[in-house]
Amino acid sequence: MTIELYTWGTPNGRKVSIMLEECGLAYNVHPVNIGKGEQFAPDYLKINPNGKIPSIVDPEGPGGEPIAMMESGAILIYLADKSGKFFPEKSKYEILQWLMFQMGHVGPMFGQAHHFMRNPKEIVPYAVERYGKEAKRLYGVMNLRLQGNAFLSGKEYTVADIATFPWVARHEWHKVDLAEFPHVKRWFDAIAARPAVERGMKVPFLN
Ligand SMILES: N[C@@H](CCC(=O)N[C@@H](CS)C(=O)NCC(=O)O)C(=O)O
Repeated sequence: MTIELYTWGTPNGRKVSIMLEECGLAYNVHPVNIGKGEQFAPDYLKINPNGKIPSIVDPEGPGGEPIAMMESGAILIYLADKSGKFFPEKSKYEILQWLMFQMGHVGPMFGQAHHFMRNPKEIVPYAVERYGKEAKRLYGVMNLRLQGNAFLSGKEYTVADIATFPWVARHEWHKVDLAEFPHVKRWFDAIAARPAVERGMKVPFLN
C-alpha cells in the first residue's frame, strides 16, 4: 500500500524522501508550503500536531492499522523497521547515537545558522557567530568520526547517514567549505552519487 508523504523542499523533508526511495517503498507526495503557513492548517495538524514537515501516513501500519507519524528521526526508524533496511540490529546503538546527534545537534544548529545568516530581519552578529561556530564544530566532530569510518555509524550506510546528508548538502547556506573537512567531503560525495539519494533530493522540487 502507498505511503502518504507530507513534505517541503528542506533537509528534514528530504531525509524521508531519500529513505522512501532507498527502501523502494511506494509513496505519494503532498507538498506542504511552509512559507505560506500550510503546516498550521487544521487538517494537517491532525497528522502533525507540532505543525512541521515532514509527516507520513501509512495506511498499513503496525497490526495492519493506519498510522500517522511526525518527527523525521522517528519516521526513519519506522521505515527501517517496516523495510528491514538501513538499521542493522548489530550496530543498533551506534546508529542511534549518530541519529540522535543529527536530531539534537546538526539539524537544530544548522537550522539556526540558516535563520540568522540568510534571513535576518535585523543583523544579530552574536547569533551569526554562535551558530556559525557551532556548525563548524559539528563538522569537526563528523570529520573525526569519518576519518576512521566509511559511514557515521560505522562500516555501513544507515539511517544516521540518511538523516545527516541533506543538512550537509546545505553547507553553503551555513558557510562551511567542505574542503576543510576532507573526510566529510568523501562521505558526502559517496552518498550524493547514490541514485535513490538523487531522486529523494528532488522531492517535492529542486531548490
Ligand atoms: N524535529 C523535527 C523538525 C521539523 C522541522 O523543523 N521542520 C521545518 C522544516 S525543515 C518546518 O516544518 N518548519 C515550519 C515552521 O517552523 O513553521 C523533525 O525532524 O521532523
